[in-house]
Amino acid sequence: MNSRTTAADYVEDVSPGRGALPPRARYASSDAVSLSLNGGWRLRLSATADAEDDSFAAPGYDAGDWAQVSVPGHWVLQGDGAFGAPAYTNHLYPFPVDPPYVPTENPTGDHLRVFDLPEDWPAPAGGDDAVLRFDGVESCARVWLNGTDIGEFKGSRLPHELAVGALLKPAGNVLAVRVHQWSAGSYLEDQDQWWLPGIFRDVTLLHRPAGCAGDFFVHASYDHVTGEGTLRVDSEAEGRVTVPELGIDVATGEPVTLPVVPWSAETPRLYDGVLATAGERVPLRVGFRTVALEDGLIKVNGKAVLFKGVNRHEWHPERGRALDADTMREDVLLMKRHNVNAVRTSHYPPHPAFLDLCDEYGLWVVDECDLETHGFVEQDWRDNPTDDERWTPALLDRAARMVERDKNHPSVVMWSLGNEAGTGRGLTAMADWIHSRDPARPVHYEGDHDCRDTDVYSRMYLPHTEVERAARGLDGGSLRRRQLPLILCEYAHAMGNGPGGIADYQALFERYDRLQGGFVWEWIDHGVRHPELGYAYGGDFGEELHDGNFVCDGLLFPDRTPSPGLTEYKKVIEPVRIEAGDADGTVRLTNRYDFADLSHLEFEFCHQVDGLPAGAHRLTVPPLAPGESAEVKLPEAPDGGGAEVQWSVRALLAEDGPWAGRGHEVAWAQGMVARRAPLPAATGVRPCVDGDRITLGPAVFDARTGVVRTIAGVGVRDLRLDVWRATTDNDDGAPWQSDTRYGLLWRELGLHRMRHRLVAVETDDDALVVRTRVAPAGREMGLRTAYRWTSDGTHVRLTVSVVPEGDWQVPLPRLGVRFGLDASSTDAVFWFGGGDEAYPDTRAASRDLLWDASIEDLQTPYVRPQENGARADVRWAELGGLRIEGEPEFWFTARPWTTERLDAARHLTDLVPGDTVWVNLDHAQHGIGSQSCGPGPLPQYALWAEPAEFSFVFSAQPSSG
Ligand code: IPT
Repeated sequence: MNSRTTAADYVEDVSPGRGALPPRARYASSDAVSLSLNGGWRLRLSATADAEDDSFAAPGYDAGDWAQVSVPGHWVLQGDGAFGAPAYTNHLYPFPVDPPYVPTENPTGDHLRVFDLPEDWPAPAGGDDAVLRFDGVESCARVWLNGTDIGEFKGSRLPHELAVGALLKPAGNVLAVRVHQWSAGSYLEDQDQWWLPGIFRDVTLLHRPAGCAGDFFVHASYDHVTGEGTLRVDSEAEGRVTVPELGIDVATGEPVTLPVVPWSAETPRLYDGVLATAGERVPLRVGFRTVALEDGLIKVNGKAVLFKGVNRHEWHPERGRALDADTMREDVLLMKRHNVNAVRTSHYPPHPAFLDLCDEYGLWVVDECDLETHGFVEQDWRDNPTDDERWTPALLDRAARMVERDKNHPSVVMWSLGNEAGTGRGLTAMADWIHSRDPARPVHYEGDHDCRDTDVYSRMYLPHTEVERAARGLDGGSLRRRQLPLILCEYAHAMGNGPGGIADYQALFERYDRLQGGFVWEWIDHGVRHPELGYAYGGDFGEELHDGNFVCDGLLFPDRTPSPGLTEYKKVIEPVRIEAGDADGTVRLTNRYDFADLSHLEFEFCHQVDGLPAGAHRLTVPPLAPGESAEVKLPEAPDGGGAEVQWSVRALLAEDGPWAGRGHEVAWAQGMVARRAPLPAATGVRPCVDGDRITLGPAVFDARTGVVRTIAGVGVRDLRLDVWRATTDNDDGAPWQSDTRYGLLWRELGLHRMRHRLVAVETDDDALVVRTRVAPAGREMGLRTAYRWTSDGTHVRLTVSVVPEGDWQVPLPRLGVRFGLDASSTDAVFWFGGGDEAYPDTRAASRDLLWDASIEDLQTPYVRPQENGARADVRWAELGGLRIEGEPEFWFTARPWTTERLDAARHLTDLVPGDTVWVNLDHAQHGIGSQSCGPGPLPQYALWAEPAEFSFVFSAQPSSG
């Protein structure tokens, strides 16, 4: 019997490949020439790996009728659907798990590009004098130059270089690259993201002159005791290392120690230098810093650091993982402007330019290898490649390609073996190799809960209580693990509305030494721009297996607009804490940087009277060192005379800096000086029954139902108790979360279809009282609800009392009233209260001021529509001709569609404004939590069904007369 062998056997070969040069440091030479081969390439797509022979690679082949694609790029995101479609799965392999085999249907893109050498390209001097570099190809490539087969490789987000010097011609070089979507390598690349084949990073031809630097390793450490740095550059080719600013001029391999300013993420001091070998000059950017595990903590330059991090996948809504330089810079600037100080490059080494930016602007980087085998969890990790020696060479190849490429970046402070790849000998081999190659950086991997191979105890999505137990050393585990710090490499799942509870995590991180912070999951929603759907997510391309909008779980929307989650995170991790001082009229300021003092900041102070800032002053704050606090006296507060008085302090950049201009706000706080006076009782006017109407001051009611029809001449539709919200991703929870997924329990109970039974409409001397019972079909429990209306002639006051009846086993989504206003006269809202979206456990960044917004602007565009847009602590709001004051403060929401419409929508494009603006005035909201992949809201943020009473005072909106 013959076994089937084909020209494409390498596709299913577990080895890393054939023909690639050993990995080396990434650098740009200042004098060796290079040629970018990015741009338009010819593409021919076939359905299987071997449908076409390799004749296309031969010079003279006429590809005139082939399609055209851009490189870098993914073919499935080009050609308007003509080249297949993206597919999204979280951890399931989109093909049978039968390692190392992949489906016969294996989209294969033959790429062709003809190029001439530039005029200044040096004359050929032998086989090694030019290399072709591929920075990223998904998932397997075979390469020919001028008809000669020069190799094949796997490892999608890793660089591969092939020697081509002997093959180059001055003109008409034919570069042919066959790219297979699926390969044995796909088993190692089961990250939670879109499957996107293609040559998605740069392709470059590099001249390698005789005596070029080759590979080199910059060792630049810092001794925080002496204040001295030590530089030693080990180089494959001998040469000299100069750093003019420091007067350094030493031979490679020779250490030099001298006083320096160290590098940190807060103070990213880089020194420009040059490595000069016989054949080339290489610019160096040297940052002196030492990372060490000491006293059970990760210390940089002698100080334990607190990671305020994010997990960053590379994403662009049109280009996928083919990121341009501007997008990378935008990511870094957005991170810096939002107080983020660390990035985990989940779950593969990023485009190398991203790390240059991290060095320059200052971010701690956990550089993660391109490795995930999560799908094997479905079979209890049987046959997991990370525990199968046949795959170990591929794993080691991946580790080496990451470490060698990125080792000279001061920003990289930890190596990560990969993500969700189980445990096994292959991972141990990777860790051993990394430890020996670079003993100066700790190794991270979350799956190793005993910390056999790792230098940090890392977990994901731990609930607050478990984080605190670990912090107090009560979590057990191996002796080694107990001696290591805990970081949360993923927490606060930012899917849809949320994440909730990050302030509570941060409080723990700050309280306990063992906790060194964490990395929010994740930076950006991977929504794909789509002509009909706005942003597409899993399933929108007809995938047979998919995980829906689990791919949209970032702090940024797909277009990089910050979501409220990022604003919240920025506030929670702000580097200066400002709070009321112990003595009256003082504030306490604490420097929460790890390295920087506060001299780069200026402080602005004002009092706010009923939300209106009254004159800003400069506040003098001592130049506190990290960890230090000071109490500062505030100017005398004005007498509010019944108005509410608050103080506000803002910490602003004192000068233009590299990532933000002068005046950029890094921290702020507000505090109460005097509360507002209670609202007037609004009584004295008698309800008056007049046919089918009851009038009470400015309000008119339906006499039969007791439902309000107009207030101050403004039509009010359907005002009634409301407990439902369009469930959030965090309400619904993840499929594997078995307990308390309230979104599902609420729906099962019928909270989205409550019935309102009228019990009584009563009038007495000064009130109209409407009694109802609000309950879902099929259940005994309900909410006995009384609406009590009174008036002083100008205002009408509604007091709602709610008494739960029956056995309520679940909290309520919300508790308040909702009503409709005519959309044609309701386009803008003015209010005093919190400005940004907030919920009970996402309200740290809610700032009390006077605000105005259009109804459209009040909607938060979560890619999958869901409850959004509530404003917290609203004292009053004006819209559509009405002024509404609350006692106590309320949560305000207004939207141009019903909650039911919002609940049913799958994409934003399903939502079309109607003729009514629906307003929710809530006494309370249930917390948000992080249960889309983590714990639900903490108990203190649950809205349990309990007796409640709250009031709103309605009157005519002043500006509308
Ligand atoms: C964790 C993964 O590491 C990450 O890639 C992402 O999938 C995240 O979850 C959810 O968005 S794995 C966790 C579900 C056990």
